[in-house]
Amino acid sequence: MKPMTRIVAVAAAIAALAATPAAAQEVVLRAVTAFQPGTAFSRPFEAFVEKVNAEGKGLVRIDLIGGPSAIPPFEVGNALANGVVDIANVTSAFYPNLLPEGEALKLSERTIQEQRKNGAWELINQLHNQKMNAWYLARTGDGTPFHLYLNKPIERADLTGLTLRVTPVYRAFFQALGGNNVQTPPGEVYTALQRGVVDGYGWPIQGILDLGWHEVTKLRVDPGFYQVDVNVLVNLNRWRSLNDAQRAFLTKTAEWLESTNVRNAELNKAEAGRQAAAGIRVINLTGAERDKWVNTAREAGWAQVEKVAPANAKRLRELLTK
Ligand code: 173
Repeated sequence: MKPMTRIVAVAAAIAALAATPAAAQEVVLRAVTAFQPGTAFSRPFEAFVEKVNAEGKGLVRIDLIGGPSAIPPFEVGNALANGVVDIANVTSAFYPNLLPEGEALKLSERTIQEQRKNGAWELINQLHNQKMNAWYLARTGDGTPFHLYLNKPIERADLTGLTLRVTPVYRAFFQALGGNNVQTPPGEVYTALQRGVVDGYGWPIQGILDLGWHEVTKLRVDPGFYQVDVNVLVNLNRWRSLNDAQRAFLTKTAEWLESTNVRNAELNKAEAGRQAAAGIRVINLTGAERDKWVNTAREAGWAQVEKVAPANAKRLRELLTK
């Protein structure tokens, strides 16, 4: 073969390889988790990755590149939208810049299984498609409430004079009760408490001991409010580049992940016990103060959705609440 002919032959062979149907190849998805690996809101995703890798041989593999030290939590949405990573475990509170409607997800009173049936999942998926180039593959966190943790006592549903660490989850609610908000990623909470920069913080019932925050936390306010949303998102170009078998396998495994949400009731109880054993005392709001707490949480939350996402707020409330 003349050199030129050989080059053409090699090029043709490479082209033929590249054109091999995707079915014959195992696709590798680069993943990141916005929560510290090994802690409460990363563990379900890690179990999902393990299951995909065990059962998806020859089809799909997920390569978990890391947590908040790989990509800062509030940057994970951008990284996913831009294809820096293919798949992410992240709460909508960390990507409000891309999807203002995400403010509604924590206000859901329906399980993700109900949402898949009544059209809520479809609308939320479309919004992720259009606004952040993402496929809404799975939701974890159902049944797990958020709480306010404090180092100064309160007796009523009134946060006047308190400086509180927030994310978009808590912002409208704490502000409505007079709190002074400071936003930080989870990685800065321990130091902020230790230095007395904040008097308290919002966080779910799970994860306090995983993160060591019990060492710098005196009190938890009950009742909790809202429902955690930690979502598995896939870059939309990447999702569309997969074949039917790969997409069906990931969807099936995502539904398995969502089926594990029922464990949260038990996990939440165990966590409350662990917090008590670690010396965290409970401020239990009752009667009218409790009603004010719960109602302000809900109404301030929806008012915020209406403010930032007026076109979709009404439909989201219809689909997500009872
Ligand atoms: O950082 C947070 O407090 C937050 O917004 C969040 C959301 C979901 C799960 C855990 C934390």
